[in-house]
Amino acid sequence: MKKRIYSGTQPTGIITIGNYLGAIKNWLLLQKDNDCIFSIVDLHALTIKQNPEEFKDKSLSFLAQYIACGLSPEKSILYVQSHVLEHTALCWLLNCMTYIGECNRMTQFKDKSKKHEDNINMGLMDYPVLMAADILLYKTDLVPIGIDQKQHLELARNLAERFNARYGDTFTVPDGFIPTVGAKIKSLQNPESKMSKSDSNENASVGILDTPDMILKKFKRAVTDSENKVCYDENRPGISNLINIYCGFTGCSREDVEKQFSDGGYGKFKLAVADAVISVLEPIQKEYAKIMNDKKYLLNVIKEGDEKARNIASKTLREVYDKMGIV
Ligand code: AQP
Repeated sequence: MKKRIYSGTQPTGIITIGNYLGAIKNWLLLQKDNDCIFSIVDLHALTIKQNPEEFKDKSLSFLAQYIACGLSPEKSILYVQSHVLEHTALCWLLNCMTYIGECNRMTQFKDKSKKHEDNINMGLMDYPVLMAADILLYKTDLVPIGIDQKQHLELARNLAERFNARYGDTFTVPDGFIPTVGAKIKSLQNPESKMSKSDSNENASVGILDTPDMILKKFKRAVTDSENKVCYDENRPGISNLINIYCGFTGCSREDVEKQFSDGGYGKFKLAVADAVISVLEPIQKEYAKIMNDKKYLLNVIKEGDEKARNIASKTLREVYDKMGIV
């Protein structure tokens, strides 16, 4: 039976190979046989200060990146979160049954509060409740995500169960879909922390639109250790991260990689990782350039996606209002 799939990315920077391996690669897999909805979650991005001039072009660029990666507007619903007002309405209702303690113990809230000390806003703390609203509005069965979002998904599950217990069966309790390889790709400059689109160090992340030269340079500079032996070991996060990236882009197992590169040292392996990434990204970049030239097509995809999403979301919200006694 087809499952309802829901996921999204924040339109900040450029989609990274972390987002690609942790989320989008699985979206492509699930898109084949399921009923999928993929969103550009622009309201989430506003929890961090954005430059309006740059921000206004981001949603179209992200849509083009989605389509270039292989997401199809014919098979899946692709839309922009802020265009479907039901998200913020359900978020408010869920806020009224979420405890403050549930939000302020979230790892992402703590990390982002440290990173943006001058802007610890309510939205940043409320991020997981809005994410719960995104997922629950579409009665989602499965949410393909990287491991960093596992804690947020847990809250969405708790809120669905809490609402159903209080008001009667309404929401589907969603499951996470987390990849075995690539669930948490680390920063190339600090392999203790995750790779992020919004990292201010441009050598820390690889964007799917980076040129082959940039990709090569970033992998050559990737922080490793002094052992110079290509071997997966959680106590050596730099080389282990590169092995995960190589496996994610080639489909090889860790054991294959260790055998294949047993005598080459880090230099040779870094070149091989860059090659593997470039060969997957090159066709995506060509497609992206083509699609970005056709703004009319992109606007039309958004218009149709918004309508389809709104159709589903408005039905759920009406049901929720009804159950809560809102006339
Ligand atoms: N490093 C990562 N490894 C694996 N998966 C990752 N994801 C994010 N980073 C990694 C997964 O990508 C999806 C989209 O993420 P998002 O844009 O909603 O927000 P995020 O998790 O906060 O990602 P970033 O790249 O770190 O964005 P910024 O810098 O804007 O905060 C999610 O499924 C996420 O798990």
